[in-house]
Amino acid sequence: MTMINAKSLTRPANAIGHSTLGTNDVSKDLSDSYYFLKASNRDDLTLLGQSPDLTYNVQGIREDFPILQRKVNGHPLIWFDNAATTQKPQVVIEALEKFYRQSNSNVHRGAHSLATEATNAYETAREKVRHFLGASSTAEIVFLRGTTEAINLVAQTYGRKVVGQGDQILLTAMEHHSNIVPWQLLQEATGAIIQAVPITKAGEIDLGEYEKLLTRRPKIVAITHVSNVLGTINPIRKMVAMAHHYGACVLVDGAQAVAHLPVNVRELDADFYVFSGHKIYGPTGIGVLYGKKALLEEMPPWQGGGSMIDRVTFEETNYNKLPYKFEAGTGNIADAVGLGAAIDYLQKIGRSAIEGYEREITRYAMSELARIRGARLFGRSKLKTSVISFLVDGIPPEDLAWDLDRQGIATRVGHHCAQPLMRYYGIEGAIRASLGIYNTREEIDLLVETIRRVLQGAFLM
Ligand code: 7TS
Repeated sequence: MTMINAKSLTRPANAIGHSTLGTNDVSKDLSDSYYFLKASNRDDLTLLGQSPDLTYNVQGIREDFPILQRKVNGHPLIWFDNAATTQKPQVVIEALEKFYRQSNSNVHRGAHSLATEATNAYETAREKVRHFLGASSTAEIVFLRGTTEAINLVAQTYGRKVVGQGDQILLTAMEHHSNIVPWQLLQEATGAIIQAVPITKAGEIDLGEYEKLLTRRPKIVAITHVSNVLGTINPIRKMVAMAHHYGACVLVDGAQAVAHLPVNVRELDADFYVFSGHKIYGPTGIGVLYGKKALLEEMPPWQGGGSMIDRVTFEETNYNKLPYKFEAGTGNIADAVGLGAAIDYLQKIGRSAIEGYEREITRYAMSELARIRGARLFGRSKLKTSVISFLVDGIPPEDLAWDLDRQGIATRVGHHCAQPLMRYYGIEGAIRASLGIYNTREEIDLLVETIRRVLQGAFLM
């Protein structure tokens, strides 16, 4: 294990970051709360799922990621900010480079070889996404910029079509702002009413309350598959079935799910499922909207322009077939190809193997973090991914994050774009370590050891 160099344990002058998340702010009224994991109950850490795959070769995987070779502040980089974005394996970097070196062209137009090659590469990537999600047809796979853009598209097309004055839109208390604000824009435009399903103390959706809110017959239910703060894996199949029973259409935000669990949109019966490439070891700027074909057919286009048309006159325009109706203008071709390479890479490791490994290191990290004096962990669902949000009494989270950075450890701090959830817990923010396929127990040990050192005052100027 890498040892901490006590001499380097000083805070960077430009990085101390005056914290607004003072200990007093976050600790009041929370000490007895049962939803925090404390040392006394850290043994209750069974995470449900299959047993880990013992052949999982984490060292081999680490070698696939060039950035893990670099040092930050004199220490090997420890990337615990995977829920914000993941690092990229060499195969993804090479796929991007190869595309620009050899095949760069616009797609679906041009009578030349490179246009054919680029179109084939783009459409092959779409087929990889279709297979990855278990969708029936590539007509159901729309390339967009990411999760945020996909949710806005659904709100502004499907939403505007079906939602009217006084209609309900049902969200949950654990949504990312990306799955709140687009619905508020729709609310402003239509006079719809947004309701949020509360969560339990353990950080799970309260299914009893969910059913009650469903009886008001919302037009749209928009729920996250996995919470980006708590890691909770929501019972999506069940929730979709319940929503359908009450006649609602369901959008599932898969941004925090697809990198961690096998997802099959047909099994889930989701009407819409959205995710971002950059959270599954692919490039930024590319993401996916899956929609059931019948729904996408009925929806009006969102943006107008080239590619999304079949025939244009000044009097009228006929739109292109699916999925192109929703892909106005030149898309992010190279990054779609990069996303295809990321999917191949994940499939090669095996999504069940990833799930098993990540569950083990998550259990270990939670157990070790819970041993730290004054540590409080948020999110106690037995079905959870590798997102761990926590606070340590006595250390403002922003200061702790910068101290960790001095050791090359990248975490995220703040409200995590989930302010309603923060409010529910009565805090302004937390520190978050989110683990990925290349993280190790040794890195977790270093995180825990560094926090202990901070508690002992090792980083005080
Ligand atoms: N939905 C969830 C559940 C997310 O976690 C995020 C990003 C988004 C939507 C938006 O994704 P984007 O790719 O369109 O930006 N979450 C985070 C996070 O937790 N830290 O940084 C980004």
